[in-house]
Amino acid sequence: MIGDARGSLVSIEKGPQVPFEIKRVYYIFGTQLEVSRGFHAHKQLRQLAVCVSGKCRMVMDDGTSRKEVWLNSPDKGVLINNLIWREMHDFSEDCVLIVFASQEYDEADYIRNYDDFINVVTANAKS
Ligand code: T46
Repeated sequence: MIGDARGSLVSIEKGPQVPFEIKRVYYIFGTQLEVSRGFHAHKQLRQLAVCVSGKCRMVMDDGTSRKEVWLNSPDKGVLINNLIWREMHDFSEDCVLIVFASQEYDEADYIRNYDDFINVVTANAKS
């Protein structure tokens, strides 16, 4: 983050923090209290997620362990690799979650069933 008397500036570009070419950007806002989102994984897609306003709790599950991160600052991002089950909970009313994605939108890349996700992760581990 770059800051001076005028305010703060965050720059996001390809490099160690974003180890992929950004092909799509989308943002989520107008979220409702106690309404969660996500509940899926991606076969290939990699993403960087940042709450540029407000906050939410990002749960990430690799099929073996779960971790959670509070996205609660515009200078804090989380990299979500492929084959990670993600859930977003506890959105604040002012949340604006911006996501930088490695691929264009493709519904075929989604795994929206948790048992299917575990089967894919298990098959990948064996191969
Ligand atoms: C993710 C989390 C963080 C599109 O048409 N284009 C898009 O680029 C996206 C992202 C979604 N959509 C459509 C697909 C659904 O009909 O918008 C609708 C809502 O998408 P979804 O239910 O997948 O939204 P979330 O908030 O559960 O998940 C989204 C992303 O889909 C997902 O990749 O990692 O945000």
